[in-house]
Amino acid sequence: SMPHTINMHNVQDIKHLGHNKERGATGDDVGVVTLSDVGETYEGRVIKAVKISHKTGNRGVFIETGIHACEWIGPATVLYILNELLTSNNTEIRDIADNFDWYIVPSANPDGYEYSHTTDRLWRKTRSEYNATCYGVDPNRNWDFHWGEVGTSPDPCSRMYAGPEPLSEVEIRGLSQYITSVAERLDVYISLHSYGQLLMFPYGFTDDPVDNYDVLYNIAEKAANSLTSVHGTVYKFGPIISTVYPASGSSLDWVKGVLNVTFTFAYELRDNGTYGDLLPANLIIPSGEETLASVITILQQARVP
Ligand code: ING
Ligand code: ZN
Repeated sequence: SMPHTINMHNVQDIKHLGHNKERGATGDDVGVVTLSDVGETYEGRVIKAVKISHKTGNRGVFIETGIHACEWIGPATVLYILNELLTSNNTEIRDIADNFDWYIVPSANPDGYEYSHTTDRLWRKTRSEYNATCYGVDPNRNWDFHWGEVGTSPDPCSRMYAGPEPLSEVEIRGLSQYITSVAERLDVYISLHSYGQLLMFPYGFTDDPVDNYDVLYNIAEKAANSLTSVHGTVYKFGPIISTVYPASGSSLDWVKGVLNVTFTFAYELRDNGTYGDLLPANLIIPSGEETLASVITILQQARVP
């Protein structure tokens, strides 16, 4: 089928794919691209997943971003990558694009994303209400694996509020069910955050090394190097707990600890604090270019027998 050009400045463009009659209604198979509903949000929006599959028998890679509302460079970067996967003629990109099935969730927390546009640019959480004055749960502390241990808060007013119980958030119930439904096909899971320029792997809840620490460390080193080779951007790499900070109940710990996906990485994208999450739009393309280069390296390594 024909490639479809996506405007990576506007994550809501994803909705237009689903509403485009020529390309089939939501959930229809349009050949290469399939749009699915992951679930609903607290405010009734629909969380979308884009699947790209060029042939049968591929192993899968899952990319989740936008779980934190204010981290706009994540959705923008993943839409750049999505566009490249569908339109690039570069042989390295085409090889990886065509030989994996891609499951992409560009906006995992659309209620918060909208709120960060209309009301509070630095909003992080969902928009659920468990407290009269402080809304929202940190959706990257709400997953059902070592929930509520380190690097979280029981205070609804905290930016890292873990919620009243694991999976309290309808967004995370839907997303975890969707990931589970494709888990046996997945070799790779990637979560995009910002900012800090870090490439991390499990765990956040413990400093005990993950079972495939050496494999993940070596891939992270190679991927960070290929990222740097594009624009000179320097990334640090290592386990979540010692590279950024302790954090329990995250999607990445859950995907490794519960689903046992082999290759699991989380990015803190640009920048290093100059603009933070207020990253200027002219840095979207450079971020997309370097991040895609590192994702290609991860997938090349994941394919090595
Ligand atoms: N950073 C991430 C956070 O959730 C992270 C870091 C990534 C923790 C993956 C655990 C797992 O706090 C930001 N900036 O959100
Ligand atoms: Zn984040």
